[in-house]
Amino acid sequence: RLYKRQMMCRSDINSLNVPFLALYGSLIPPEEEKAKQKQLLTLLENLVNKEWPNAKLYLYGSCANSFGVSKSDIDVCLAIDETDMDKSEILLKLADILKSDNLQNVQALTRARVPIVKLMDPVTGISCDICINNLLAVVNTKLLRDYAQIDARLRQLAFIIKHWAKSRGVNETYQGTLSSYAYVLMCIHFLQQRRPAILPCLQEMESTYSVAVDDIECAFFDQVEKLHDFGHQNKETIAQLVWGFFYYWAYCHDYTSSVISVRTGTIISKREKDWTRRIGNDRHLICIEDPFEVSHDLGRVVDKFSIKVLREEFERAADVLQFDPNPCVKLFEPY
Ligand code: 3AT
Ligand code: MG
Repeated sequence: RLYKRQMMCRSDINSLNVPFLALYGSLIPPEEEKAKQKQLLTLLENLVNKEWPNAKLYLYGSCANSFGVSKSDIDVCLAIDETDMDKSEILLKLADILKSDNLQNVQALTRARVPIVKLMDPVTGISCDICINNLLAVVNTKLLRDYAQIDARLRQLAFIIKHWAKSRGVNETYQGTLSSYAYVLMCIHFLQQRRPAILPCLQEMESTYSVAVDDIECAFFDQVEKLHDFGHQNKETIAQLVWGFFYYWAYCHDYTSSVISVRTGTIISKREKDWTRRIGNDRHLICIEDPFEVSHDLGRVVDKFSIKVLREEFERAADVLQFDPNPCVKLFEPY
């Protein structure tokens, strides 16, 4: 399987740069959307601070990591030091506060894997999920945003890959495929592995930013404005990289023994992490190490059926880009 195809991509691959960049441009959220998100966040802050003056709200996920497409929902984290209430009580109280304002569809989901309050703001039309004290997500959001500022090709590649994953139905964690967060980590890893490298490994560099979250030390180099020419030696175009990304996951990645690790900027072995067998529901069929919660495999949602679906989709995408006469349409064809 690994050597099924020759390494070279089609000679006219660069004719796909224009349509890929046009697609990217069409997915970027316009400035007024950002302003509406800010407006909603301010409204929520005012409501929350009436009840809890010391609580803080943070945006996280794609509305803050720079990998959000237009019209996405926003993810908000309520950071609160409330020792006499458990999470469910806080969520129920929060839902009451929000309902008393003009917000719609307010719902506390206290039993979800990540418990949240959902709501819709009729003024801005934005839907929002609020979780409690999920500060690791706030920090991993910053890491992704900082990587995005180093080389423009990361954001372009990740938008195209996320768009492909949504079109092909492989961005559904409850059906055993991967989260958007996992796909962005796959893109960062891929660009760290190019030669010359397009991205550095921020967690292996001298740390200029450091926070401890639930006993996990999160530290990395965050002065990314100093890294603007990092990838300049590498001249690969977005079309070459999109093809290379699919080719890598279709024919080059060793699913039996490798773990991709953005934290170390390289591949590590499943054996080293003790991810070689199924434990409970964690099967480790595609292994993507979380950059901070290192015992967390973002591929753990993948099962023996969905791994086949994923790998066939990677192969299909690589083959479409290699051989199809109209690859840009075919690649994103609804499944
Ligand atoms: P969409 O544009 O909404 O698809 P997203 O980046 O907002 O992409 P999610 O809504 O899946 O992605 O997740 C929101 C954030 O939550 C992203 C990341 O900071 C965090 N997160 C998601 N899944 C995990 C996970 N399994 N482990 C740790 N953090 C996660
Ligand atoms: Mg989201």
